Parts: sequence; C-alpha cells; structure tokens
Amino acid sequence: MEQSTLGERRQPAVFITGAGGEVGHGLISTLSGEGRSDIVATDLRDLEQSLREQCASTYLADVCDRDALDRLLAMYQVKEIYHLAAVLSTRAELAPEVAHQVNVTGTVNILQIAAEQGRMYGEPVKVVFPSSIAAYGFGSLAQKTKVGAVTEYEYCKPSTMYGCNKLYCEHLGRYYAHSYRQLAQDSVQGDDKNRGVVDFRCVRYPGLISAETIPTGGTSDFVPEMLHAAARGEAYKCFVREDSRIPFMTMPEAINATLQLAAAPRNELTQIVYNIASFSPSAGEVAEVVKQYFPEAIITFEPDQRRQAIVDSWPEELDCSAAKDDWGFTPTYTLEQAFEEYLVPRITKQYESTP
Ligand code: AKB
Repeated sequence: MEQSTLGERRQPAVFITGAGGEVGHGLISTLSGEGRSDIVATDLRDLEQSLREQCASTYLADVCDRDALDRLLAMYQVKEIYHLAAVLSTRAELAPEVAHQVNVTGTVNILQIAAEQGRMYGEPVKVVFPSSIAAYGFGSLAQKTKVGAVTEYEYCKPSTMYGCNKLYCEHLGRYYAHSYRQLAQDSVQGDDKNRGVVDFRCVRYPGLISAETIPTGGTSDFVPEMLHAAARGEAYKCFVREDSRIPFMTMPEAINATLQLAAAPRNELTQIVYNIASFSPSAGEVAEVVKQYFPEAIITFEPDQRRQAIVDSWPEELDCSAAKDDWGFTPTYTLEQAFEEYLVPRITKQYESTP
C-alpha cells in the first residue's frame, strides 16, 4: 500500500549524474531524441541551456553530498541511474584523495540511494556505470605488447587512483547487486541475480572521441585533442610517443552501446562488467589519418614521461566477446570509417559555425 501511494506521488525519473561531461552530453541528446521526457540531470556546474532544454529537470548537486541527493531524489521514483560523475585519470593524479572522494564516495551514495529506492518500490533500480580501460595495469610496456587483447578479468592492477577507483566501484556494484546486507534479517537476497534491489551494469570504455566536445582531465585525451586542434587550424604537441597504442571508439558508439547494455534483459547478462571498443590505433596512425583530412595540420610528438607511463600501463586492445555474445555489441566504425562518416563531417561543420 505504502509503495503504491509513494509511487503515485513521486514522478518516475531516469537520473543522470555528471551530466555536463562529454558522455552526459551525448547521453542526454540521445535519450531525449528517443522521446524520453523523464530525464533528471545533475552536475556540479550549471548545465548549458541546450542540455537543460532536453531534460525534465536539472539540479546543481554534488554526488558526495548525500543529504543533497536525498532531498532531491525524495521528489522522484528513480527507475534508472546513469552515474557518470567522475574525476578522470590525469586530473585524479593531481589530487588523488579528492578523486577518491568523488569517484568512490559518490558511487557509494548512488548505489545506496538505488538500494533504498529499490526496496521502497519493490522494483530493482538499474544503475549503469561507465568504468574504463584504466582498470587495467601492466607491469611493463613489453608485457602489454606481448599480451595484446585482454578480457575483463585479466591484468586488473591499475597504477592510477582513477583506475583503482573504477575497479573498486565495479566490485561495489557487484556487491550491491548480489550481496547487499546479505546477513540482515530483512535483506532482499541477491543470490538470484533477478531479485537484488540494485541492477548494476557496467561498461569499460576505451578512450572516447567526440566531434562535439573536447575532454578534460583524461590521459586518452591525446587523440581527441589532436583532431580538434587540426580542425581549428592549431598545431598540436602530442604528449605520448607515436607508437603508443590503446583502444578507442567514437562517442555515439559509446552512448549506443551503453543504452544497448541498459536495455538488455537482466537474465541474459552473464557478467557485471563488459569491455567495449572499436579500434586500436597508435597515436602515429591517428596523426596520419588526421593529416589526410587536414593536410595543413602540424602534429609533433613530445612525450610527457609520466603521462606516457599511464598510457603504457593500459591495454592495447580489449577482448569484447562477452559484450558481443550477451547483448549484441558491435562496433560501428573502423578508425578510417569513424573519420570519414562521423568525425570529419561533424567537426568541420561545428568549427565552420563556431570559429
Ligand atoms: C581517461 O583518460 O582518464 C579516460 C579513460 C580512459 O577512462 N578517458
């Protein structure tokens, strides 16, 4: 009785944290393009007007502030959460404890809210969480090169605070989905994966490349930075060696894959964490493709040894077979197709209209 009364009073919502970031931009425009009118978005900073217009409501809120989240979410029945708020790998190394607070405490807050709402309404709350290739860690470049493609469970010894945070949050998500309060008298047993109050799903993103936005604070940023600099007619000093190789995909592919995972029937998911990626070029190979489209581009390689070490600790390729088998993930583009069909047409248009 109490549940349905609450359900009537509270509006159903899909809740997005860190909505002002690159993934948030893509996710909000895709969801709103699909006709979702229940998007409730939060960020630490004011969201742009164009994003606000696509949401039912937007709020300034810190994921570390549990009281603020409680006050906000008391107004909604949250059905689904896309928890995007995070401090990325480069920025996290400048303030590791702050990163831990945002990346871990913020995630615990979200998982706890999902568990509480799931119990209150008697329906699991779906929490979709982007993890990252930063969850991996190779001891040496020679080992990385020798190993090649990695599955979700190998070489998970991250060397960055961000990677440690992401890997731990994957485990926390699994805990909330399957074992939360397992000894409490009133616990909802999670040993049956369809019954836990939190339905946690996680994609490990590779580096992401968007034609619309430029990342800040990441270590895979050299590829999008190189492309955007060329499109703006600016020279670019790449902070890793030409032979540095990690996996990438375009932003629309990442958003589509995330939504595809979110839509998959829960009983068809055999794991909590899924690798996704489309291509694995070296920085030098990307520079060559950039120069095909922007022949005037000036790209030099001036490695920053410390950021280089982070890139060298990340895998050069991901084994995405679990995502393919369980929920039909398929990359849309090769590197060349990504440039020809998405990146170059969109970026050229963007810089023509906003010089
Ligand atoms: C970063 O570079 O920190 C991110 C990531 C690979 O997760 N883009």
